Amino acid sequence: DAQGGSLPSYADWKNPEAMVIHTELTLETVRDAIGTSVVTSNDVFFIRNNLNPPSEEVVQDRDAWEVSFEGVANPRTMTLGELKTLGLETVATIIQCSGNGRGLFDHDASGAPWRTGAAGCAVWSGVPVRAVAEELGGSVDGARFMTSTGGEELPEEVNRDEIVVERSVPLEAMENAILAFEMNGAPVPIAHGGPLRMIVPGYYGINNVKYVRTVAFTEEESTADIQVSGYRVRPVGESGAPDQPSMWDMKVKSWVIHPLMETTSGRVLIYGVAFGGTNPVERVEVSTDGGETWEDAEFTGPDLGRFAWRVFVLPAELEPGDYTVTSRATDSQGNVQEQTTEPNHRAYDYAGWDRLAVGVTVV
Ligand code: MSS
Repeated sequence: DAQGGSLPSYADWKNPEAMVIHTELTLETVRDAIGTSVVTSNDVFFIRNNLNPPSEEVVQDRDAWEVSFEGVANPRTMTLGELKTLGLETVATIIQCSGNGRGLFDHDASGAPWRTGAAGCAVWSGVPVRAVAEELGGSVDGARFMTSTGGEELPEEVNRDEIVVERSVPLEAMENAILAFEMNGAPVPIAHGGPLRMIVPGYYGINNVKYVRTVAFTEEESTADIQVSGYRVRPVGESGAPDQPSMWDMKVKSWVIHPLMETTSGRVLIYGVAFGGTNPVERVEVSTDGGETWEDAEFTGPDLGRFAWRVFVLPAELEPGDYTVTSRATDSQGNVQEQTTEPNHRAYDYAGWDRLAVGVTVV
């Protein structure tokens, strides 16, 4: 049965064995359920929604879904059907929640106590945003951000900025961004933003706005709380503010998915996943003694591009005993995965190899 509760109806097609249900809107993938074939299958892919997802109605006629484009020479609304005539691009990218690893920090921060499982790697197909911008005459002069708005119905009595899921990313992110209608070969499920989702490769989950209704090229960042004060990295106890770093491009990170807990002595394959955010991951080292000594692992499986994760593997000969197994990734720019992650108020992205380690008993 599902660990910690039952699957919410909008996600009742998930594999219950593979999901840790924190709440109706936060479902984590069990550490080793991401598998070793690079792509995380839809039935085990984690879910994080800030608001309740829209009803099934939105996928009755997917091609009729409308998106407004603003901040271009010729602003207008287009249907998904029309958008599909403008271009087609496929990208493999990781969606990782900003709060992935929150449960590894010592301090109590609000939000789901994710460990490693608020991340997955999927192949997305859709319409390149730059093709749409070009069709509409290009973004207006002075535009510095691409701002995407989610299509959830908002209660009227609340101030829109307080709850709307609207995120701005630097304009250059548009180069790789797509409006995705397919996820791993299937129409994007509602749980993951169908019928249409903004995909900003290499950027934290929150920037990948689901049920996208508006895409605007703007001079300023959105005035939504989620942009202004939410998803800002700051010391514990401080309030969020626009001058603090926003959860945009992801840091270099890796973690082991096998072995976990216990295994038999002899030849043991140690494997896991590694990525570099917007940079390709270049190297992964593995330690079985909690970081005293390291050995280079090999990558296995296809390289699906710089935004996808890579599976690494290291064969080791292990005698019976207790081991602390962990991994450390390096990206193409020489950024090395940190040993530990400094506490930050909302407990965003724990990427330290110290606490991502697993204690393994070899018998
Ligand atoms: N979108 C919308 N519209 N809404 C919401 O809520 N969320 C976020 C994204 N998008 C939302 C959206 C988040 S936050 C995340 S992570 C992501 O999404 C997830 O995804 P999936 O598909 O996995 O569920 Mo954190 O940073």
